[in-house]
Formats: sequence, structure tokens, C-alpha cells
Amino acid sequence: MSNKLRLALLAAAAAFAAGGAALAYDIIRDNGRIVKWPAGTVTYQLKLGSTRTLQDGTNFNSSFTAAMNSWNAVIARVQLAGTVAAEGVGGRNNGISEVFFAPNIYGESFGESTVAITSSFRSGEVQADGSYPRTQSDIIFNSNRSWDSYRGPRLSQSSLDFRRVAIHELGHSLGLDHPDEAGQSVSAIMNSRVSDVDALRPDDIDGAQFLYGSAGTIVRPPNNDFAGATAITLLGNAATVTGSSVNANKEAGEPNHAPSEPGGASIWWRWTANASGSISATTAGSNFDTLLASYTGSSVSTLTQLAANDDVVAPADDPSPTRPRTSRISFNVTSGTTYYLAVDGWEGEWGSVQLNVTFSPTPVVVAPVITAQPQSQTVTAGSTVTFSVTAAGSPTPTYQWFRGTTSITNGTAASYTIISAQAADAGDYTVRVTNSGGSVTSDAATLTVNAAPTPPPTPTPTPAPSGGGGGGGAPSLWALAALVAASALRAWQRQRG
Ligand SMILES: [Ca+2]
Ligand SMILES: [Ca+2]
Ligand SMILES: [Ca+2]
Ligand SMILES: [Zn+2]
Repeated sequence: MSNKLRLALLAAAAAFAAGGAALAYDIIRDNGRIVKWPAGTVTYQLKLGSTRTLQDGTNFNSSFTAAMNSWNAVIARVQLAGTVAAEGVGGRNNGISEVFFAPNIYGESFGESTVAITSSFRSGEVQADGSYPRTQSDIIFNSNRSWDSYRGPRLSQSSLDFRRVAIHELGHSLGLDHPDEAGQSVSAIMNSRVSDVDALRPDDIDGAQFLYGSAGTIVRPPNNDFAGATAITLLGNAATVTGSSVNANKEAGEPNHAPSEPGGASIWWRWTANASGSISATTAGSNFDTLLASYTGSSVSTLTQLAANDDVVAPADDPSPTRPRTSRISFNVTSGTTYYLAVDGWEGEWGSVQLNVTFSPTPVVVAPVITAQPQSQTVTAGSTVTFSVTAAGSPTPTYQWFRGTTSITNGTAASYTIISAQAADAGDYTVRVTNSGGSVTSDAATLTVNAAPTPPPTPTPTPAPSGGGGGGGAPSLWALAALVAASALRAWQRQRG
């Protein structure tokens, strides 16, 4: 909402830069002097009309009154008031401050980009504080434009939000100029162009209070400053903390909490990691358009930024005005280090903050340790044999069994079973237990396989069975057992003889 036509006595607006780096507002000056209303009530005649109901339920006169009240809430020596008058166009320098729609500025063109203008007059009597007194302000809204009244992001150029333009023009009437045209990059409703900013920003308030004093002591949030960051305690591995950023501001030297977003109303938390891992943090549940960033460091002007985010859903992914504008970050943490989290508001917005923090510890790696060794066993041929090992470790270990030096296919569990042990299975068994932390091999467990018990001897010696058509290979196991029985019988016969 540019005020391209700076009428007569407001022609000389100079850049203003006083005091600390946080000041960015611009004050209208004339002949080098501040121009402002004398202490008291400033009354405007409201000639906007009350008949049309706007999107937010107001009409133009009541929407303008709300705009006046947003300034009244923050300044002391002057208050703005309205008296509703007949709808119509006001008169230039007629001694009455008037607010109205008109297709031109007392006959002069609005120009292409101007949606409203504030035309002001002053007296030449220099006041005790060195300022000129403002005597009259007319605020003229371009009736060639399409107007409505609503909160939030601007809907379109063809549906201008009357309220934010009224707040802006009242700022001119109070004596504020455009900070962005004075070389500042601060977020402010006093910037020269209509934007998504729909309410006073901290910089606007600072400027108005410079001129008219504060409506009261501003109570900043307890965690407004980096040095006052509130400690977060995790329950388990998560925490949800709440706070208010109302009346928060930005410290000198404070970084931006999202790329290219200056913010302006930050509050701080801190958390000390007692283990390494990663943090995921969101502002879901907050009631305004947040910015969120994490840092390490010991002073606000020397911080190292770890992560920063404006919107969970970027405009490129969802251009709709209702996309979520809370923020989400994640970053790695090291045990023993203190981390700082700043929640700020886009363009200095503020409100109720909810900060949700989730900690994911890095898994601890413990190399495997065998707590119970496999045991040697002596069995009879044909028995079922199970070797077992018990091992601890993280991550959960894997197993590989060996007979001698040969790894056993399928021997990959904590126990290994031989269904029917035979002499050929005899030997030394070991198991190697492995995880990402290392591996350990068990003691050897020896398997001894004895021959199966012989059947009771019979009175008639039984000749050893032949291979019986089984070919010329080694005797079958049954045949081997029979041979053993036969030789035992012969020994017995020798003893008798
Ligand atoms: Ca007038
Ligand atoms: Ca702050
Ligand atoms: Ca955001
Ligand atoms: Zn302007």
C-alpha cells in the first residue's frame, strides 16, 4: 500500500536510524522535525459505510475501528477514536480528519499501484519536544479497487483486505513511514507493499511507542532471550513443551531462524544430550506461522546453526493458503552437548507455541560375549545331539557352527542339532558368534559317538553277513555292528575253550 503521493507538508521523509540495531522503523519528518499528534484523542470521521457485511463479519466502519484499536492497544499518549458519519467523500484541509472511499485524491489520480493514501497537515508551532503537531489526517481508500476484510494471507490483488490497509494508513497518520523504503529489511505492516502481514509487527509497535510511549510495561516472555532459554526435560525420549511468544522480540545479533526470514518474535529452549543420536522437532500445535531453528553456542551472536525451517509444507509443494505453516527440523546430537531451539514467527507473528521434541538415541553396539559354552557330549550312535551356546551382544548376534574347521550348512542358530549322530559326526564343534561390534568363537565341544549296544549273544555263532548284494563297498553300519558282535562272541568262545 504505497503512499506514492506524499502531499505537501510530508514531502521530506528522511531515513531514521537511532540507537540499537533492532530499530528499523522509519519516522516521517518535515524540515528535520518529527510530526506527531499532540497528546490526547485523535478523532476521525468514518464515512466508509456500514451496510456491506464483509468476510470477517465487520463492515468498513467497524473494520476501521478495529484497525484503530490495534494501535490504541500499544500506545499511551494518544488514542484514536471514530465517529460514524454519512457515507461520502471528505474535504481537503477542512479541519476534519476524515476516512472515506474515493476514486481519486481530491481530484488527483491515485496512480497505478496506490490502493490508499494518508493526507496529513501540521501546524508550524514547534512543540516543547521539538516536534511539529499534526493537525489533520484524511485517509482515502481507492474506490476503484475491490475491498473486503479478512485475516491471514492476502487472497488476491482483486480482493484487498481493508483491515491491514487501514492499520498501515493509520501508521502514516501517527507519523510512521515505510521502513523498507528507508533501507530496512524488517517485517512490518508499515512496509510499502501489501503483503501477508495482517497485523502490527514488533517493529511497527516499537516505532509507534517511540512517538507516543508504551501503553504499559511490555512483559516479555521469560524465554524471550537466548540467555533465558527454558530447559527441556525429555520423558522417555520425547517432550512436548508449550509457551507464548506474545511480546517476544529479536535480540541484537540474533540470527534468522529460517533462510531469508527475519522473524522478529523469538523464544528459546535448551536441551543437553545425555546420549548421542538425533533430534526431530516440530511446532505442530502452535497457532501461528512459525519459524524453527537449532543451534549450538554460548552467546546469541556467535551461534552455529544446525537446522532451520519455515514451513513443514513448502509453498512449492502446496500453494494453497491453508497449507501447514508450522515448522520441522532434525539434527544430530552428541552426548554432553547443549542444544538451543528458537521458535520465531514468520514476519514477526506471535502466539501460542507448542514445541514437540523426539530424541532417537544412536543404537549402542556391544560386541558378542559368550555366557554359556557348548558342552562336550558322548553319545551312542543314532542318538540326537544338540550343542547350544548362549551369547549376549547388541545388535543381536548371528551364529555359525563348525565341525573342525568346516562350517556347517544350516548350523546358523544358537543351537545345532544332529538328528542321528554317527561315528562320522564325531569331532570338535565350535560356534562363531558375530555382530557389527565383532565376533567371538566358542570353546570346542567334543562329540564322541560310541557304537550302538550289541544285541544279546545267541548260542549259535552267526557268520558275518556279507555285503549281500550291496556291492563291494564298505560294510554298512549294521554290518559293522554285527561284525563287532561276532568278534565278541569269538572272544567269549575262546574264554570258554
Ligand atoms: Ca479532511
Ligand atoms: Ca527473542
Ligand atoms: Ca512457517
Ligand atoms: Zn504507505
